[in-house]
Amino acid sequence: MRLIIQRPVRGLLSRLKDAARTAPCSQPTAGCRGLRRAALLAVFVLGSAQAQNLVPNGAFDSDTSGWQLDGAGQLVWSPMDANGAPGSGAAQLTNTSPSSGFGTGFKRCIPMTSGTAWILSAKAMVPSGVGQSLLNESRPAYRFYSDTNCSTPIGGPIDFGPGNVAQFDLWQNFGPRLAVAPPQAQAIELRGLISKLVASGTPMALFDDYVAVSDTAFLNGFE
Ligand SMILES: [Ca+2]
Repeated sequence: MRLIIQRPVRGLLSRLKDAARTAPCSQPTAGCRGLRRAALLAVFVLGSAQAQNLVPNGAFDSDTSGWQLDGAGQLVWSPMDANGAPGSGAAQLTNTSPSSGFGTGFKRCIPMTSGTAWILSAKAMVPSGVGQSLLNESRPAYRFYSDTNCSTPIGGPIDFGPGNVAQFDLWQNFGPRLAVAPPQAQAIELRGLISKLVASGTPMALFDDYVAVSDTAFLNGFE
């Protein structure tokens, strides 16, 4: 079980190393420097023995327990794992809204018991098939709350990264995303979203490998 939990963290570490090397800082803006610094720091943090994925059942090894449907649709477990692992699967979300303009998601609330800065990542995939269109928007997102059971949101959902799933049948990485909690935050909610923008069809997407790593070093030592 321990190895299964750690596998997505290792994947995030690899992507962070790539981000640190390739961050486009040809123009030395503050945002660019911050991105590179965050990536380098995340490599340090994740490379330490303290790195731990704080998302329960973020790899969907056997079910979607702990995650809740939010909107018109279905949330079921799928054996189509993001890494092709035979011992794991993914969350399969379907948006059954009768017309366009409606979002359906699934979510998990995680009380903040340690740290105030989070590095988030996840994967999503849209399978090709009848009724599927990449004009619909599928992506992971997060939101902070001022209570521990995620009933009072602070602002709207924020995407893990730019864009949506852009190609059929290909697992797409979202993040790493550095999310700094507002002072009043007591919980973070992780989400998978499908926004139905095409009137016909029933959009479906798969989500897997939700990782959240928290470490107080982000704020106390470097920001
Ligand atoms: Ca999985």
